[in-house]
Amino acid sequence: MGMTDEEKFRFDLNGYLLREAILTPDEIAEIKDQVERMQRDPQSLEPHERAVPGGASQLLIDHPKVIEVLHEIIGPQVRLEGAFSMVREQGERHGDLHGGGPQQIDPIFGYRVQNGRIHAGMVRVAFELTDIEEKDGATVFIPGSHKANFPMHPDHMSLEEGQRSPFLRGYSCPAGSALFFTENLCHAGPVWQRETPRVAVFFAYAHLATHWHRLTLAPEIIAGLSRERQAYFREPWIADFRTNPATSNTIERFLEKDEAPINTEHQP
Ligand SMILES: O=C(O)CCC(=O)C(=O)O
Ligand SMILES: [Fe+2]
Repeated sequence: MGMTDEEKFRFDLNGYLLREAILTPDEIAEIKDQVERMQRDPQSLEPHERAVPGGASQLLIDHPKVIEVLHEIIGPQVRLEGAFSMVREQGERHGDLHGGGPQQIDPIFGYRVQNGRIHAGMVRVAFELTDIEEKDGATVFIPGSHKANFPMHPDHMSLEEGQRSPFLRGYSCPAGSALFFTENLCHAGPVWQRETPRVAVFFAYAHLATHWHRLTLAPEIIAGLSRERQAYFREPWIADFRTNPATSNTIERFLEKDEAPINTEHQP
């Protein structure tokens, strides 16, 4: 159980890590069906299933093979702070290379290692729901750029065929794999090359004390989650000093107190 030393070494060295085939064929099929219907025929889904991480996709929130990695690279208390799904058709892309170099998105969301522990600010997890070949054009990275000391050099920023950095790396994996990367790593979603779409779910996790994305999920999505999964949307705070000793904002407390998750109802 847990992340192996080799995985820690690899994540620190590269800024990303692939865990292959962590989902069962049934889980893949159900979540893929949900994501495709969200796009094609949302009315065929219940309101609480019309966005991730609701419906079938909710099992991804606290998948043990994901949580055990997040506890090593973020910390023992994490929140889920953003989610989106993708059906990327041939010719579509997310955009150019971004991130990397000393200019981290903000120091509190930066990447560092202290006393033998990784502290990654914000971590994306991409759940691939189709088989991926490197040439298909899934997410690409400049390994190591999350801790580069010089700004990303323009010679290494092209996604054009023949002009790509020799350091640029993609990945191949079976459907049901999870890809972890620190948002400080230089990465891109290049043009998708395959005839059949890339179907994937992307989550952003962060330390319990921080929040980068304002939560925009519809209240019914969160209301439709199990209590254990709503806990990943609890309020972002660490300690309540009205008690002695201070009360910790743990998942156990959230469940015990029957507390409401963060309120998205009245956000303008
Ligand atoms: O579309 C992709 O493959 C990458 C998406 C991306 O840049 C991100 O999620 O931060
Ligand atoms: Fe990105």
